[in-house]
Amino acid sequence: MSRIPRVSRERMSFARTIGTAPRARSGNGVRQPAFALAAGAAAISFALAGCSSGAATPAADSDSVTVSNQWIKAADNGMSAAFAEFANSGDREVRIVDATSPASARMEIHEVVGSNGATTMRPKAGGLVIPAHATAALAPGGDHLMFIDLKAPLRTGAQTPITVKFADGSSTIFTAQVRDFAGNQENYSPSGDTAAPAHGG
Ligand SMILES: [Cu+2]
Repeated sequence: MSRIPRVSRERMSFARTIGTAPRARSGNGVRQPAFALAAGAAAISFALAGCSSGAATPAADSDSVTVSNQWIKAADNGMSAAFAEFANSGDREVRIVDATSPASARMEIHEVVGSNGATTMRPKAGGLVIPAHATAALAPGGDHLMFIDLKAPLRTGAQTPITVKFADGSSTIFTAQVRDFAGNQENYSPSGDTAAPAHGG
């Protein structure tokens, strides 16, 4: 479940107030007072929210995180990985707990365990922690965002959006470019099926 943004919550309070207003059978005149009442209620709830939360506290985890140096490893099918640096400018630790992309059926947050020659990647328990006023770097051989079941080849130079979701339900979307990380791995198959002949156009 995603966190309800402040705007939506306001709309909900509008709807609730209008729902309790006298029923309007005809004419526009009845709607006006209901609307004014709702606007007043929204203003009050806004003021209360302003009192209860400190001015320096960000509204959501996503507000304090910026993404940089993001890129994706080119792949024809199956799985691939995304890397990036997440900087947390906030006073409290934040955690990325999920990721999604239109490029694959699903994504996982992975870590790499083991030493030289015997490394294994696996889902990172608890997600990716970004400490307060610090950076978490995803890099080959370490933590990464894993694309699982690619829907189409990730071709070098292409741009793919990725959405990361934080523990508080907020999320950030960023676009990453596909890079040919492993070297020359050209594949002209149109759908990742290596048995398919290339079409001349
Ligand atoms: Cu992985």
